[in-house]
Order: sequence, then structure tokens, then C-alpha cells
Amino acid sequence: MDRSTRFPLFLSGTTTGWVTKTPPQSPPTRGRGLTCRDLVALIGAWRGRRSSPPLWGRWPAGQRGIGWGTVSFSSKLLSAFALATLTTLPALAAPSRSEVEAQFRSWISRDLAPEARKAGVSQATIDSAFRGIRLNWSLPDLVPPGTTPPKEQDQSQAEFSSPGAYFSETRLQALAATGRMLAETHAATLRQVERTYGVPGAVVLAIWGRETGYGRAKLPYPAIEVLATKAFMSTRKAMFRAELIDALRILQHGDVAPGRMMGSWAGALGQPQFMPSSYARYAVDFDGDGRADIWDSVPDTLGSIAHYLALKGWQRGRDWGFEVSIPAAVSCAQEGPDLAKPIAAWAAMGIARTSGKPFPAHEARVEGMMLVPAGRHGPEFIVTPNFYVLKEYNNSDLYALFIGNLADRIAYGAGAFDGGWGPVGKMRRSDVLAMQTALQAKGYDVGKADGLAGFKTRRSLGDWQAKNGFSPTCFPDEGLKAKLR
Ligand SMILES: [Ca+2]
Repeated sequence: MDRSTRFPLFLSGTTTGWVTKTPPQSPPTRGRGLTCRDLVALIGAWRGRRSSPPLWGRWPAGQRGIGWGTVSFSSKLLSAFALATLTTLPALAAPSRSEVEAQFRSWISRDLAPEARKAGVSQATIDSAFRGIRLNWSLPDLVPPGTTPPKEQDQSQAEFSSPGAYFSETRLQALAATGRMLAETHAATLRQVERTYGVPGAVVLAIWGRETGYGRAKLPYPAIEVLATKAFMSTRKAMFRAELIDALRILQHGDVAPGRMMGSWAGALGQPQFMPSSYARYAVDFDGDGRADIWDSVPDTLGSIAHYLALKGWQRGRDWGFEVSIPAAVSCAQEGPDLAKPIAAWAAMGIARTSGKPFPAHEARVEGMMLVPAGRHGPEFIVTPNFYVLKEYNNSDLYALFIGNLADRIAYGAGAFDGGWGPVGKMRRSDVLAMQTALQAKGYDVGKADGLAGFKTRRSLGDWQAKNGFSPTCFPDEGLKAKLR
């Protein structure tokens, strides 16, 4: 799968609000088992005498809601049916909000509570968790009883633009200034975090800054309110039900009081924005008070972010990547984690750092990957496997680059990338999708054809350009749209 396309990369709104964006831990991470690397990291954590809450593992997702997608009628049949019922039956009104609230109370006691008790949550914890909790009708993607789920929004007419908008210089400079200050304030903790988990303090700070403005952003909602509303009536009930049970287990464990368990509109918790299932695996008590408190403890927040990256495979001692300049004679169609080479081999092709410094000797010996997020229209990189670990926090090339750049600003006083983000013309996602479909018809692998330009789409475009006598740019643009059919 073309991993870089799983989340939209070019939404213009992604740089606004810290806690209103897509949560970093997507459902696919939920079921991941414990690997050898996890065990090594766990042992490392234990050796560092940092207690970790029990690895609860995966809780059965519970009964799934009705699969809306599996019910299909031909529109003719449907309208015939509708006509027949309209003439014979009185219209059924959807229940009122107060009726739905009553159904919600009954669902908590009769449906959810028994499952929570089976998961080890006491009735007293359930009662205190739901005290004063009502449905939050302002959340997105709700499907109240008696209504039909909204149609999936057609994204094809959305604008497809250059990734440059993601890297707001004003915002990056502000985050870097605060980050450098906090690097001094928390220097001792950050040193200990790096010793324990192998993740540089600047990288941990960068994620903390990106997610919640170093804990200064107000977390808008009680987590139980969001998770319960979504488990009761949303387009993804089963996923949120499992997250809600995990959240109740956090309360049962005593790590946080119900009133302090605040999160985002999507149910992501605390300063690192962990979903409850991620909290269960990755949150740590780094200040040693017996509770993994990612709401009010800075050491627990920093330790938990680093622990997350360590278990996802962060390689101690390695950088995230380097901005480079790729000579015109070297094809840009060599991207992807599946085309890794020793960094010395990339250097031998004439690829050099834009800073003018050589690649560090210990990096030159080991593998790196080409990354051209905007093809020849933007900055170019050789990244290390740690870049893909950053993407585990939020599956987007641009997110990982944002974190890497912010970390470099905090650690070394670096600035913006040297390469500018060039214009790619005015296009819509449907235009990119048309190019992807054309490439697929010619036998190229574009990953998921979704109107976004992940690395497989970029390199297949580059290969097609080279084969047809064009100089490869490895990125969709207006000029290519006309040529590639
Ligand atoms: Ca603690």
C-alpha cells in the first residue's frame, strides 16, 4: 500500500488548530502485536526503571453496527419501494433529542456497562465516568438513531495544491522559539528520556509542540463524552466503542480523574494526543508518582512520546533525514522505503546536502531513502528509517517533514528548507485521479488511486515521463494533465 496516501496530505486546513485535526493514532495501529523490537524496547524501558502500565492488548471491538455499505438497492427498485410505502404508511419521524438522550442512558447501563465490567471496570468507575455526561451533538460524523449516515463527501473537486502551505514559516518559527526555551527548562528530563528510549529530545519536543502547542492548547472536550457519543451514534461505532472501553480502563487504573480526562473532538487524549488504545500501549509514568499522566505531567508526556517512537522502531543514534540536492541527471523516480540504498551510494550518484556539509560518517554507511514530496517542484531529501517512524505518529510525509524540520530548528537553529515549494498549476483531485487511472491502465503501480500524490504515484509518473521522452518531474502538474491520458 502507498502509505503516504492514507491520510489526505494537501488539505489546506491541516496547519490550523492543534487539537482539531485528525488524531495521530489511526485505527490500523490498534491490532499490532508485540514484535521482538517491542520486547527489546520494553526491556530497555524496564532497565531504565520506568514503570509502564500493563500492556492491555487488544480488546474485542464488540458487536459491530449494521454494515450500511452492504445494503444496496437499484435506484429504480428503491424509488418504487419509497412510492409504495409513502402511499401506505404514515411518515416515521426520527426520535427527538430528549428521546435519543434517554436511549443513550439505557444503552450505557444495558449494553456498554456489562462489556466494561467484563473488561475489569468496576460499576463504581462506570458510574463516576458517566456522571453528568450527555451526548455531544456538535461532533462531526454523527448518525443519530432514526437517521441515515451522511453520504461520504465527494472529495474529487477539492483543490490539489503544492504542499508548501503546510509549512507556515510564522508558525514554525514560533514553535521553534518556544521549543528552544523548553529544551533548556526540561533539559534534565529530556536527557533521561533520550538515554531511556534513544529518541533525541528535540524530536520529542517537536511532536509535543505540533500536537498541542507544548500542552498549552486547551483540550476542548471530556474524552468520555466524545468517545461515548461516537460509540453510541457515529459512522465508526465499533472503533469508538473499543476506544471507550479502553478509556474506562484508564480511569479504573487510576491514572487520571474523570474530570481531567480531556481530549480532542476525535477522542485523542492529553498532551501527546494518544487514542485510549495507544495510551494503553505507550503511555509511561516517567516522573515516578505511580500514574502515567499525559494531561498534567511534562515528564510523563515527554517519556510517553519517546516510548511510542521507540516501540515503533526508532533507531538510536540516527537522524531523521537530510535536505539534499539531486543532480538533474539522476532520476527523481527512485523514492520509497522499498528502494533503500546505503547513503554513501546516493552520495556517489552526486546527491549532496544543501547545507554543504558531508553526510555524517556513521550515516553514510547505512541505508537511506530518496524522498521528493513535491517531485522536482520542491525540496528534496534523503531520509532514514526514522522518518517512517515519525509517520507512525501521523501517516503523512508532510507531517513527518514538519516534525523533522521543527526538531532541527530546536536542536541546531536551522531554518526553512532551502528548496522552495513551486507552483503546480490549478488542479483538482479528480485531475490527479485521472492521471493515476491512466498510469494504472498502462501497467504502473500508483498505490491507491485516490487523487493524492503518494510516493508510488510520484515515481510512476517519473518513470512514465522518462519513457516518453520528457524530463521527469515526478509530480502531477497542469502540463502533465494534458499529456497523460
Ligand atoms: Ca507520573
